[in-house]
Amino acid sequence: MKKIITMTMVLLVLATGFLSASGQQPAADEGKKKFAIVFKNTGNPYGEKEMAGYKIAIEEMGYEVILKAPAQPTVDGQIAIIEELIAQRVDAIAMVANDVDALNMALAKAMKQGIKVLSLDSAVSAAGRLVHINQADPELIGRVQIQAIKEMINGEGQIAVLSATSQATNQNAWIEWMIEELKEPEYSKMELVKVAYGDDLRDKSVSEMEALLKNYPNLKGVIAPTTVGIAAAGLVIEEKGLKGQVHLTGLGLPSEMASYIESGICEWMYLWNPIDVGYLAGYAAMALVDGSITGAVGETFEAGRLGKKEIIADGNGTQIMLGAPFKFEASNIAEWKTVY
Ligand code: RAM
Repeated sequence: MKKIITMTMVLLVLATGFLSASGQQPAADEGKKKFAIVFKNTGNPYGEKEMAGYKIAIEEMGYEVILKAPAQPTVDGQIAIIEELIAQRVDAIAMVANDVDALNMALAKAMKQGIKVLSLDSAVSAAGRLVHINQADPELIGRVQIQAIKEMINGEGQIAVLSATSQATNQNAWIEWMIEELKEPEYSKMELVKVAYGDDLRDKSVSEMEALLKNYPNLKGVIAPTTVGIAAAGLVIEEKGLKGQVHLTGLGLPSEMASYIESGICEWMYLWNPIDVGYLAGYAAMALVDGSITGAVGETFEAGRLGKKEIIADGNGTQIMLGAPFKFEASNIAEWKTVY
């Protein structure tokens, strides 16, 4: 008998310890709150990592997570998913947008029904969201890539951009800053000959890169501000034996780019932690749903392991900034290639 009582006590202590260790009581299964995230399209390892981060955050709090993406990176595909999520009566939708304005009607409908809407990574305009989760300052992301390619090609020659879709909010904002940076006198001997769009699809990005090389035989450098594009460009440069002749930088996943960085095809590139972008969006979504933030400038909330975060201004809207872009190069790629 004594043994049974002691055992029961041990189990009770363990159970209470477990609950308090997580810091929060998991929500009851019944009527569990539902948090959705919609990425640009399926089949993008960056998107999978971003969604994984969102999932970790939501599940840390014991809520239900719904991960969605259309097969192709289109507005129509995302609108169909938003409509489904409204019908499912989710509590929050976090959008990685395929267009800055075209989703707003569907998102306004969601917000009218009490669903908290935010964007991350690739924004919708202020009218379509309560807050945006920004991976890093767009100006910095844009300018740093031009500075990098300048150094690689010694400040002279033709360059091209291999982007994602022509409507992607994030890539378009970064390209605008690239064009601004190019106006500085130090770039007078460099010429941006083309912005090509591989639509974040592997095969299309490969063929767009091949077309760039064919149409601009004097091309010295390529900037791909998309993880799909930069990996495709690396592959083409390798296959055509153009290392050192055509330089490459941009935004890449260390796991996909390690071999090109190690071989010198891409001397260096930038990115942030996509898992953290998703994780931060998850905590922001929960703070919107529990009412601790509304999306207004100056509000703060606890973002799990990322600590306290503050909402700041972003043009007409508001945003939460993750941090600064990180430079990946031969000296540090080995330690990051297994992380993301
Ligand atoms: C691609 C996507 C994503 C972008 C990264 C850098 O995976 O377009 O939205 O943030 O590249």
